[in-house]
Amino acid sequence: MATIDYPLPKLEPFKGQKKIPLEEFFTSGHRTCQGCESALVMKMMAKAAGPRSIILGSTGCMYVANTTYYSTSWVIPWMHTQLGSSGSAALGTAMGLKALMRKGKMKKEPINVIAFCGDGGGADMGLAAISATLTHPDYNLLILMYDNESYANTDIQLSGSTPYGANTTFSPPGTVKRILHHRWKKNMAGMLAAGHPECKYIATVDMSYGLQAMNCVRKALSIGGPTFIHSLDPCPKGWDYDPMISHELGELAVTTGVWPLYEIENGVLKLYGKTKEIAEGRYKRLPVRDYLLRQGRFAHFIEEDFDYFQNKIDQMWQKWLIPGVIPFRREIDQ
Ligand SMILES: Cc1ncc(C[n+]2csc(CCOP(=O)(O)OP(=O)(O)O)c2C)c(N)n1
Ligand code: SF4
Ligand SMILES: [Mg+2]
Repeated sequence: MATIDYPLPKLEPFKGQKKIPLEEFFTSGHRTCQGCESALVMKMMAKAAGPRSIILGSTGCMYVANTTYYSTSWVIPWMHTQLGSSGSAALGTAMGLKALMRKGKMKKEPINVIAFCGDGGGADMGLAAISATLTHPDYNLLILMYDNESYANTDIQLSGSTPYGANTTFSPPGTVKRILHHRWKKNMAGMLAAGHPECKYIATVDMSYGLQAMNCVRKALSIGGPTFIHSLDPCPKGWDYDPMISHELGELAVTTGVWPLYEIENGVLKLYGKTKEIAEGRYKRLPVRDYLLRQGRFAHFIEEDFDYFQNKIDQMWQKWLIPGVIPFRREIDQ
């Protein structure tokens, strides 16, 4: 039977913002855009994990802008890995540590292994390796996918995570065709949760709700086995808005119901934060146009586009087997 025979990190949740340590492990020296929420994800993720961590990062903004020509903002061990390789890099590193500890070549101690990837590197190119890694229960690691909803680093090409209708360099609105991108965003966390029953922890996060997001990282690293977190990150450059409103956009993604926040822990689904309030009828979802209208990438939308988007989000809440998580319906409920 598979086992984890080395000590697991014991990272209790931070009980309130005042309990978050001041120490930083992702500091100055990066060159991300002003208002970049993905950079905030790196900072909070590293803070939540603490100093005994190894970070592996696939190609993308969080590689390129954080390690530009002899400068870096990482003050914990960090390694670049190929665009589609976050899963393999995480698994290989966790296996290496386990082997070294078993052979007595290093002290048995809890070391966090975190691999991050963008949506292009994770939801598109690296999906197979992430999937394979989540089937290995005997290695402790976290894969965090920071989703800025495009291949941002190479100038905002659309990915499988780009929302319907968005203006990207691959889908510019024109006079003949207003909407070039007709596909709906991939449901990455739900897909991984449904397909990997042995994976003990999968969550969605949003850094506008930073404390909760950091506690998700801490739980993912402590539970034992491979885990996955999907974060939605407003990107001023790709989404085309004033960097000042990054935080507000992150909140709107949740309060409009576009981005449900949930954890699946040992097979049990728990909605949290505003998403839970929406599901329990204690908070009324805001119209999606409140979110879309603040972003230049949807500036070409007309009434029928807003209606289409709203209908899809309404369906997600009203028709999905598990609203916001599992999209299919049961025949018996039709
Ligand atoms: C196999 C491969 N194909 C293409 C590239 C070029 N490339 C580098 S970063 C990048 C975009 C990655 O997008 P994403 O994973 O979403 O990260 P982001 O840039 O948005 O942070 C691409 C296409 C590459 N490095 N490797
Ligand atoms: S393009 Fe977007 S993700 Fe990349 S550094 Fe700028 S704000 Fe961050
Ligand atoms: Mg991206």
